[in-house]
Amino acid sequence: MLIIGPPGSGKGTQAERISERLGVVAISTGDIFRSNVKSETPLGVEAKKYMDAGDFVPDSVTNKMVRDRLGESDVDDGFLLDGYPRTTAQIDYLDEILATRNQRLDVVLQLTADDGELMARLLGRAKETRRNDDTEAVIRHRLDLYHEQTEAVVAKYAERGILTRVEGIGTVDEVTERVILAGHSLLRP
Ligand code: B4P
Repeated sequence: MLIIGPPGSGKGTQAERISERLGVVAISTGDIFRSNVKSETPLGVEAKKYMDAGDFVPDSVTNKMVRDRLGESDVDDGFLLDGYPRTTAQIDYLDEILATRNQRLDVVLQLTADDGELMARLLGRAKETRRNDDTEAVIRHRLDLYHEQTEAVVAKYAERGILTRVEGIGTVDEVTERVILAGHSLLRP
């Protein structure tokens, strides 16, 4: 399963809840990058340059990282990927990884919210956490990239008939309830 949405739509928040509910591992490319940045690994040093500016980390770095992570044994029975793919080129790469693993995507969940709400949420988060990419100008750029590149990813999965859209406005619990209703048959134990 994939969870896709603009920055601040609550992907990470909902991914954690869905992961508990389904008993599958949640993998966030943003979290993997942030953990590498914190430990100052070579991957982190490279990724930081792009993340601080709100740019996508190049595919040459991101794709290999995802391939390595999906090569670990805890994903054998399924996984929830949060934040990947973000470009149509990344869709092709993920298709290849899944084909070699004999796995397929069951569902792609898109969380939606308007830019005004997203900006307000992320500026709110900026007061509590010190994420370098939560300044107004960088948030604006991340939103622009979502519209320019990631909406095309959503469209591709819609064409494949595996896209479910869920409105991300409301309390965290309300959104979780919507997610569960949207994927009812999938989420039923
Ligand atoms: P991510 O960590 O994925 O960051 P993001 O898209 O900006 O989402 P974020 O985590 O901030 O927000 P979420 O929706 O969970 O990526 C960070 C960077 O890593 C990217 O900019 C890029 O540089 C790089 N990267 C990652 N994947 C990549 C890829 N595939 N290719 C290239 N580069 C990549 O929202 C969380 C916030 O919303 C929280 O503050 C939460 O409290 C709040 N929230 C959640 N639900 C709410 C609700 N219902 N109401 C109010 N607030 C809510």
